[in-house]
Amino acid sequence: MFTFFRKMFSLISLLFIITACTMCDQSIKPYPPVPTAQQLDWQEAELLMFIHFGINTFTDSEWGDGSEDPKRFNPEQLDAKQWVSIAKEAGFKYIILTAKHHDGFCLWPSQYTEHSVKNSSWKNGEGDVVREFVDACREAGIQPGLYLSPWDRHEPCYGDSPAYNHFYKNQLTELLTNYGEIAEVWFDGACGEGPNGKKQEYDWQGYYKVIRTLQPKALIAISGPDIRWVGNESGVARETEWSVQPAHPVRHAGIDGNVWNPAECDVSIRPGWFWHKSQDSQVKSLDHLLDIYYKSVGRNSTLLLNVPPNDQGLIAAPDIVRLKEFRAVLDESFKENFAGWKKTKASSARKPGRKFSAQHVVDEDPETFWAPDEDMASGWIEIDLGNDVRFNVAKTEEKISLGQRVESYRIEIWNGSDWETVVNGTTIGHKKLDRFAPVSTNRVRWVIEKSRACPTIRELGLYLVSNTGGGAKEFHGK
Ligand code: FUL
Repeated sequence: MFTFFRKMFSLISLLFIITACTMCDQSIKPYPPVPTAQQLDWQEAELLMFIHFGINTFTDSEWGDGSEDPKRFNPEQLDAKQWVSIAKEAGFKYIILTAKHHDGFCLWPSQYTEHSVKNSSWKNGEGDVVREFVDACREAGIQPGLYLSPWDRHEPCYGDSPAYNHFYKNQLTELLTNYGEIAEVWFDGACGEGPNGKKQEYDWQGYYKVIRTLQPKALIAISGPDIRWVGNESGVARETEWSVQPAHPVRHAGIDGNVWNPAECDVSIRPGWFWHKSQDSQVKSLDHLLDIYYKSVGRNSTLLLNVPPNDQGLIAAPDIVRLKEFRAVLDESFKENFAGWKKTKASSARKPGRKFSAQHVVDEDPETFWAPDEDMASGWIEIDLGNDVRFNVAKTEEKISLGQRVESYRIEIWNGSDWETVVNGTTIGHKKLDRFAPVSTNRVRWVIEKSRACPTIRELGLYLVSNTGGGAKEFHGK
C-alpha cells in the first residue's frame, strides 16, 4: 500500500513538472519572423562547401561560352568520396555542386540537352557526376545541394523566355526527382543576353513552385526566398547582420513586412571559382581563411567556401593541406571555454523557476537560454571566472529559434575597481565572435543595451586564441 502511494506521488510530481515546464515554454513567445526547421539546421551547420566543377575545369576558364566540346570533359580519377571526406573532416556539413554553370554543360546526363557528360570522354559517356556526388554525400551524412545556373550560354532557346523557362524547369525537375533529397538549391541571378541580343525573363515564381512541389524541404538560396547573398564574394558579412529582412518583391512575392532571410558568405579558397593549374600556388593563406571565418560565421552568417576539384576530378593537395590547417586551428581555438560552467548572476531572470536562469548561458546546452524579466529589453549577465583568466575572443549567441532580437550590446571586464568595455557590438544572431587584444580579468559582464524584444541569450564563451587570423588588430572598444 505504502509503495502504491509512493508511486502515485512520484507520478503526480512528474505530471506537475511536465505541466510546469510546458507552461514555462509558453511564457516566451517567438518574436517573428523566425527561421524554419531547415533554416535553423543550415545555420547550425555554419560551414558549407561549394564545388565548382565542369567544362571550365578543362578549358582553364571561369565562364565558358557554351561552344566547348563536351569531349574535353574527362576527369580520369574522379572521386566524389574524396571531396566529401575532405569536406567532412574539415567540419563542413553541406556541399553544393555546380550541376550546370553558365556554359550550359550538365554534370548529369540530362535528357533535354546533348551538352552534358553523356557526350564526354569520361566513362565513355556513361558517367553521372551528380549521382556520384549525392551518393557520396549520403554515405557520409553530408547534406547535398545543387547549383543550376539559370543563365545558359549553350542552350539555343535561351532568350525565348517561355521556351527556355520550360526547358529550365524540366532540368530542375530531373535534378529534384532522380537524386533523392536535396538540401539547398543555389540560384545565381546572372542573366546574360541570349542569341541575337534576346533578353531572357526568368520565371522565378515558376522555378520556386517546382522546388516546393518536388522538394518541400529544400532551401532556395540567393535568387530565392530562403537564404540571402551577403553582397560580396569575399566571404565577409557586415558587423551588423540581421537575419530579419524586409520581404523582397520577387523572392517573397505576396508577403508584407519582414521575413527570416539569413546571409550566406560565398568565397573561393583560390582566386577563381574553377580550378586552374596556375592557381595551385594561390590558395588563400591560413590567416586569410581564419579572418573569413570570424567575419562570416562570427557575424551571424554561414560560410560557403568553394574548393574546386582539378582536371583529374580530385581536390588538389594545396587545398587539402590548407583545409586541414584551418580545422586544426579552429579545434584548438575553441577547445576551452573559460566561461564554461562558471558562476553567473544577472540583472534579472524571467520566472518561474530556473528555466531562464543566467546559468544556462554557460551550460553548453544549445536548447537552454537566459531571459530577463518580462518586458525587459535590456539586462546584463556577469560571469565570475574565479581566478584571473586571459582571453582574446568572446562568443555570444542568441536563441534564434525565438527570433533575432538584440540591437546592441557591450562586453566589459572588471579591472579591480571599475568595469572596462572591451567590445561594443550591435547584432548578435546565431553566433557573434568578437576579437580583441588579450585581456586578463576574473569577472566579465555582457550588457544587452537594446533589444527589439526581451533578449534570449543561448551561450557565452571566452577563449584564448593563438591565431585569430590577424583580426586582433581590428579590435574596437575600450
Ligand atoms: C557568380 C558566377 O558568375 C560565378 O562564376 C560563380 O559561380 C559565383 C558563385 O557566382 O555569379
